[in-house]
Amino acid sequence: MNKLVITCAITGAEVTKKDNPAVPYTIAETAESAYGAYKAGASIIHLHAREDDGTPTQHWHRYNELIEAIKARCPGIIIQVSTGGSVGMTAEERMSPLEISPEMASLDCGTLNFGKNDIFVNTISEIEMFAAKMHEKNVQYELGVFEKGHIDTALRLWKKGIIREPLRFCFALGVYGGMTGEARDFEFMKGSIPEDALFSVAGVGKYEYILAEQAIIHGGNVRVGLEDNLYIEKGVLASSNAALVEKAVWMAHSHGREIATPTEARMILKMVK
Ligand code: KMH
Ligand code: ZN
Repeated sequence: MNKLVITCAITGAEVTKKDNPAVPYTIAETAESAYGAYKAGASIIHLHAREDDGTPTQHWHRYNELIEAIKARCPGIIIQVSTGGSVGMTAEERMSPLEISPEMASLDCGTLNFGKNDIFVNTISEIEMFAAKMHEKNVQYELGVFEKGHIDTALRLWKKGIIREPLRFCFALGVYGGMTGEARDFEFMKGSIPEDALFSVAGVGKYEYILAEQAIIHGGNVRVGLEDNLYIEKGVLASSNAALVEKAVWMAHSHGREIATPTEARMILKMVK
């Protein structure tokens, strides 16, 4: 089986320091947290930008500063910018980080309720627009799918040539308003993508390690991090992103899977042409 590619989603747009003081906001905090995750075994950082007070921003200028700071601390690391941003942002706002041609970005493939009062909107026209921009800017992408219908949408767009290979899915399950992340949900999602497609899992809250274990066993990759989950175990806040990555590494080793370096991750994810 391939080595395991670990992504760390270090900050997100919804969680705050009130939820867990380890959530990074400033450039220095974000770079430090990325470094901890990198040292622990993450080869990809899924990156959201925030202002110093924690307000989410998609401005390319902030992403540029963050990417520079992270790259300086973590040689070779893959940075995947978010084009999800935070709920309520316009598609134009969300696409801003693509202006600086990042190595990789998230491409969300459908709409869902996101928490009690919000809707994370991704119309099919918007998905097409995001994909076109990523091709124009030569950005590799990972397909964020929060339920099975999103896989179907992505596959329809792939058949039309709007989404291109390599297909890299990220099953983002357990959002309050979306599909849960039990083992049977994983099986359904995995069974719904082409045999040769790549996949990773991003479980929200308690689903983080339920899904991680499934992906480790079944040859997929894993995303962990404070964006998705604040706890290292039930009722115990994670001290850092590094601690969440360490737990995934421990789980991988206990199932006999080695951890990919960033260079190996680029090969595994077919990012090297
Ligand atoms: N913040 C969520 C509304 C992504 O990064 O592409 C969307 C999100 C997905 O986090
Ligand atoms: Zn995100």
